Amino acid sequence: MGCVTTLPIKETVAEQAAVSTSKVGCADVRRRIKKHINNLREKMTAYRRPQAPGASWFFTVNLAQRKNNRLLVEKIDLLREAFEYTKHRRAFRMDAVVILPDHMHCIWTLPQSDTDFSNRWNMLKGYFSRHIEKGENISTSRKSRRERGIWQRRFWEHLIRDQNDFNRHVEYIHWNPVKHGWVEKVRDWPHSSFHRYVAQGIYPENWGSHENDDIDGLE
Ligand code: NI
Repeated sequence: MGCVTTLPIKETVAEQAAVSTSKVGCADVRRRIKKHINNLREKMTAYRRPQAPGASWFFTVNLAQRKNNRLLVEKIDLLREAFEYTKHRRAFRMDAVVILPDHMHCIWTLPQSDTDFSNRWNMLKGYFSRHIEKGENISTSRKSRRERGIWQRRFWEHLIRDQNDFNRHVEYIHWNPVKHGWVEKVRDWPHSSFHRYVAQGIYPENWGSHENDDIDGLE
């Protein structure tokens, strides 16, 4: 099962055709191109932002500077504030979250008839950035980072299709600190909804499943 709704379309029809031509005959090429175009069409349809009221979404949001940047965990309290600030203005439920030093993954469920996650992310990122800018003792590197923008403008979103897809993404989120090599055990990473899940008896404390380590090349 792949989350085709968020897969960027990398191959072009021409590229695919070029590959095919080198290997097989004309009829076969035509058949392959036709098949590829159909696949592409499906992907493009799915890639369109679906209008799904009350739906759950998986997000990946990155800092602009990924290398040697621990801003999100250094400013974890501010980030929490930014989440609260946003939630109070535009409600959403946070089903799972993990904060890594330079990026984060989370699942939100939006209210019925509301699909506007973009505004919420703008609010959240804006709040965080504004307060970083006002912070004292801003280092030279942070100053230059601010000029380039703290956050990557784009984020990765995926509409959760069903319970199974939801579970896969929750596990992906909780395993992520191990995947990125920050800790050896899931329980050792503090900035994660994993601990809430343990408290609720959903996971044992020593839970560690890398079954969903890779979801279509996400990191
Ligand atoms: Ni990650």
